[in-house]
Amino acid sequence: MIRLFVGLELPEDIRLALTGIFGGVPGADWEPTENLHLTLRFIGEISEGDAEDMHDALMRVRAPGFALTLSGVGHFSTGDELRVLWAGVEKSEPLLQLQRNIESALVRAGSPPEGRRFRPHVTLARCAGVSVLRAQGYFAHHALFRAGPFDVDRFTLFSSHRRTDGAIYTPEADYLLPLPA
Ligand code: 3AM
Repeated sequence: MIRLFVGLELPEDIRLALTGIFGGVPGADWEPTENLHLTLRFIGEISEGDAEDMHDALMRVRAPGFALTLSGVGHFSTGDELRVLWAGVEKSEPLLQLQRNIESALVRAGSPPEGRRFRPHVTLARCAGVSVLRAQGYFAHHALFRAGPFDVDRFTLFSSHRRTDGAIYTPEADYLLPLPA
């Protein structure tokens, strides 16, 4: 079995810019720099055979490359408790189109449909037992954060190995997106 997701790798300078806004929320567990990515579609734990089918489906996705800019910060929370601190993405129709193409390719190949709305973000930190109120200063301070634009000329199939000290994400395959000339 292998745990997979589809996402965008981020260029080194963008990941460094993101680490520049790490810190300032007591109790937040900041991501290792090498883990910073944008998830397009979580696939989950599947057999090696099914993984081959997903890879074949992803190879057939056709979409153009585009430029993307990270913008602002936000959070996912449950009630008053923070779960995830993230950097946002400037509105991008090509990104949404790419995500839709990937979703339908994977569903055609047998992956159960993702029920949740796609909310593009880059996870900066995971939190447990941290009140949203404790991050208000962080949100105010980094509201104008921007990084990019950078070219998105591929998307990536990652495997995820969860360990007690965090997850290890490994790029397994890239799928090229032609950039306009
Ligand atoms: O991009 P982020 O870090 O927000 O939260 C997990 C991570 O997203 C998400 O997949 C990415 C790579 O692990 N993830 C984990 N389990 C999930 C699930 N059951 C999930 N997304 C949806 N459903």
